[in-house]
Amino acid sequence: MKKLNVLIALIVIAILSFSCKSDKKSEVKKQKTTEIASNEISITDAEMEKGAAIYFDRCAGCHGSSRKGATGPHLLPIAPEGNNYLGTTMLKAAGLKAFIENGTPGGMPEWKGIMTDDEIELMTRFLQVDPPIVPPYGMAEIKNSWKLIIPVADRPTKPQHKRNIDNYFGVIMRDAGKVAIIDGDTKEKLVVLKTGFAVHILRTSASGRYIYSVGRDGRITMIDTYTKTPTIVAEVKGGFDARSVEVSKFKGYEDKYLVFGGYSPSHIAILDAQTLEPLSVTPTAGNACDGDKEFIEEARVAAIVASHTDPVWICNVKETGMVWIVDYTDPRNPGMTQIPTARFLHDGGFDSTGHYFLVAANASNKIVVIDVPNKKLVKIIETGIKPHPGRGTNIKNKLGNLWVTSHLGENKISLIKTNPGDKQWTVVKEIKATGNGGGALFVKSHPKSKHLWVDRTLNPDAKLNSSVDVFDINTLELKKTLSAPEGVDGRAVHMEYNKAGNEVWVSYFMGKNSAIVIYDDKTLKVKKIIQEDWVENPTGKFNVYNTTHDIY
Ligand code: DHE
Repeated sequence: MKKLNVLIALIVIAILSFSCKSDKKSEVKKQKTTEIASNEISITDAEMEKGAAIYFDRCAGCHGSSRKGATGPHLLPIAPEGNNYLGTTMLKAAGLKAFIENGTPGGMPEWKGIMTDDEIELMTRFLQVDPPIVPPYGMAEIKNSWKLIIPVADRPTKPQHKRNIDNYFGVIMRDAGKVAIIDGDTKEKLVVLKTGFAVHILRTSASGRYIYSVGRDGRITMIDTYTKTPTIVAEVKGGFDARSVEVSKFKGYEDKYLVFGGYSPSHIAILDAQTLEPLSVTPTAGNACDGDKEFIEEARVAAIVASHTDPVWICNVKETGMVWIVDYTDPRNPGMTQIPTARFLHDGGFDSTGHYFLVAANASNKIVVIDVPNKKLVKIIETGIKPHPGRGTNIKNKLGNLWVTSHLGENKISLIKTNPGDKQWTVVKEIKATGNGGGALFVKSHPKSKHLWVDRTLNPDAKLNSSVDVFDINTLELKKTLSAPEGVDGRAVHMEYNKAGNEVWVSYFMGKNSAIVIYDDKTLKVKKIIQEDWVENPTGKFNVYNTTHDIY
């Protein structure tokens, strides 16, 4: 017995010393390879700075701020262990150039024509050296950036106009860093506001009075709709990079708190929704939901929704695949329930009851279903290559109540049954949009509509990416493909209904003649084209009533 123990001890020592040696070996090898990679590449400080700025604008969303990969593969000169999507041999100038110029069928857009040839060449070098280090940004920095432009006491107590705020639309003009507020009843542009670099989404307060924007520069802008012309009343920078913002919507907490979801740094910040004063910051770095539970520093906050049934936000941490249910009743010390699900969480929305939240784990080709009041995972559903639902949309027909998602990586629209009974939380039907390939970013319907709208924004075929498909929700047959109207070009992106549910607004961006095209949802005829000088590459559009009440 004693002999056996000694033998086991010897084997353990041998294994340990071998693994230590091999660790050291791989470290040395890594350093050497990095040196070689850096030595082969010449890049000046100024080019490095420019490359970092281009990377941040164009690439970080999918490949991660620290280039460790997420929806897209890692872009490091040396593959991080256990995260080896591409392998170092692919990371060579010619291969990189081809990828950047042409995009991939998996959903990466082709950058030729968007980036200049010089910029593409610079990126092939930038990606072969180690990424720059991101400086810290926490409570002190957020506080320093806070600007209360109009204090609450100086704001009107009721609307200073007779317009119908519920049917206002906030329209993002991403590249211009502006948000336009349009009166949806009269289609008049009320104001165009400078809101910061590459605004991503808008959300509205529970009362519908305030519109909040958040952009890729991490800036939150708060717009008051009670003034004659909508006015910016507060601003704050919650981080370097962000995609999500949401407000407290539960009874008793209307317009009280706001949550900011940071991409970089990866954190959740809770702010006063009346003033944007920061109240607390919680980093989201943590263990991954699966495998060996590796610790992940860059754990970016993707979609956030506010429950209408409980005082909580559902915050989706992309890289860890953890869904955080954040209780905001004590905003300086928020309660967290973390639910392990699947990587990498991206975008999602509620089912028609508001009880369940469905979110895409896009790199795992899955949709995750969360029971919000009971704070638990219901099911993980395999749907297709890179689901991209936006907030998804809810329709009803003989198959039941269905929540719908489109896919970036293939031509598939999946319909998941959400009401109790046989086949609940199962894909009960799949339909195809016109032509081939994926690239669909958003789907949309409305409780009063008989139609399901689907865009194909990232499809490489110009004919497909400039049109939207409309399906009959009862037969699920394609009813019509609507091409860009005459005088309008670019890619069709993101649909939004008006409050009445009888108009659909579609953006055309990335073209020479961008526009907002408004369709009659019944006849599918163009009702109005908004194409004035101030319309610069519009992207997301948010109707105040539908956004406040999560109608989609
Ligand atoms: Fe988005 C939603 C992230 C590219 C337009 N986008 C979201 C959400 C996330 C996200 C996490 C969900 C927010 C929420 O609900 O709280 N988007 C990202 C990216 O990381 C990505 C892939 C790359 C990037 O660098 O940003 C990306 N998104 C785009 C675009 O290229 C789009 C088409 C134009 C743009 O603004 O850059 C775009 N994303 C939108 C829109 C929404 C959105 C319009 C809101 C949909 C809704 O109906 O709520």
